[in-house]
Amino acid sequence: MARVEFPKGFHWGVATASYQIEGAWQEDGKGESIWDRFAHTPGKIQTGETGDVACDSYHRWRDDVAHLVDMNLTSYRFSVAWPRIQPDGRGPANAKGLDYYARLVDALLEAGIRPFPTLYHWDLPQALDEAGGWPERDTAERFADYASIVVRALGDRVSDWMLFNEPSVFTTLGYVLGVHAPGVQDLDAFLRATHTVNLAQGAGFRALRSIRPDLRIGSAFNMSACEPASDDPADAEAAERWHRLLNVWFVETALHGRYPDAFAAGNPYDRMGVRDGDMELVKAPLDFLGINLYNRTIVKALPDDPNGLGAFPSGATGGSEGPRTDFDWEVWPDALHDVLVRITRDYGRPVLEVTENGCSYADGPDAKGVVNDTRRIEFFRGYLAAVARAIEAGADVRGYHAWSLMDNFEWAEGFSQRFGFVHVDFGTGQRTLKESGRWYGRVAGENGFEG
Ligand code: IFM
Repeated sequence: MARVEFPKGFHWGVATASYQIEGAWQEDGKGESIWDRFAHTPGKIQTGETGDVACDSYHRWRDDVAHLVDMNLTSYRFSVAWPRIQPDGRGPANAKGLDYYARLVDALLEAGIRPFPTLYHWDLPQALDEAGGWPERDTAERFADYASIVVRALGDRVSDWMLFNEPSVFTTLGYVLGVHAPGVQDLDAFLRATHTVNLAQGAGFRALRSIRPDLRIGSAFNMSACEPASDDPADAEAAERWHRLLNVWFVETALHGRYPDAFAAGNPYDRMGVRDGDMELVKAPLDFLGINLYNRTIVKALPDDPNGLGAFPSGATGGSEGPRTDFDWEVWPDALHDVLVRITRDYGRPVLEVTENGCSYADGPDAKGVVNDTRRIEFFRGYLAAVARAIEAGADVRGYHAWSLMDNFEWAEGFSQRFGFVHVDFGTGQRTLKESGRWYGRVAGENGFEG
């Protein structure tokens, strides 16, 4: 067994998101978000549940920090809920909302843990949705204002920020497939939303830089290794287009000020609402790229696909060779290696952080209260070894954040999918560190493991 080692100073972390863990959906002046509205709408969440209470981290954040300390972690990725800061998405800051994050940040710093916040992990203020939401161009400016408020309040203590979480997921699921908030099914709304988010990424970046030039600013992009279904060159071409839309539609814009050629018939700039001068505005020379990766995507060219994108918009399929998690996602560690290496190659060896990677398994406490989730340990062994191989191959990966610190509200699946190192009893809020959490804590403490 060879030892799997990581570079000195590598950040060991976990990730969470506001709506998925905080609860307190109406407390201390917080406004309604699109996820509050969506989850309260009958039929939208498969289990009928909501994030009204979730893990109750708004009140139990000290327990969360204690678990990070127990696991020897050095980085905590969490997100700021926009409607806690601006209840209607515009106007002055709600001091109580800012105080919550200030308390959390101070406790993390005290514990020697890097606070690593994301400014937007999907909980848009409902009032902004009613004003047009992400398909409406003005939302980019609203985002930059909100981001400025947060960074003015916390930028003296927080040095590393992410603007967005998974722009291609929330625009696709929210505006074409309609299975996430705000539940729209409209290709044009999706196209415009992607462009507004790119404008927001540029505007947010400039706003933060001008407030504090010393900050490190990135975004967390969902990526998947896009593989052709066969040797047919048409499948290879479709897989490449899929990579451009899924993986780098928000990266190529930020780093190079252009959209990648994703659509066979040409990118639909008019339908996206692109105006003269916009390609300057979408630029955001990010200091690091966050990569969230869960699986790979097998792409087959469809004969009459008007987009030339394989199976868009219903989604290409996942792989079917590896074992499957309880979410029915294939376990395929090479996907993470391949994406890290490809992004390293295509973008001139940028600084990378794995900002999410994880698996859902339903294991709960046994009679003695022990959660023996061995499949999760095997999952992380495989993916962490893949990260180490990517680093050996030249990728500049500075940190790894497992999704997630604890079981939480998995969006349209409610509480049915458990991704955490900490088991949460959603009736009582009780937290129990799983065996995988103990294992990950040892890996973090020793900066590696026996492979
Ligand atoms: O729970 C989500 C998270 O909010 C974004 N990335 C994927 C996770 C698992 O589905």
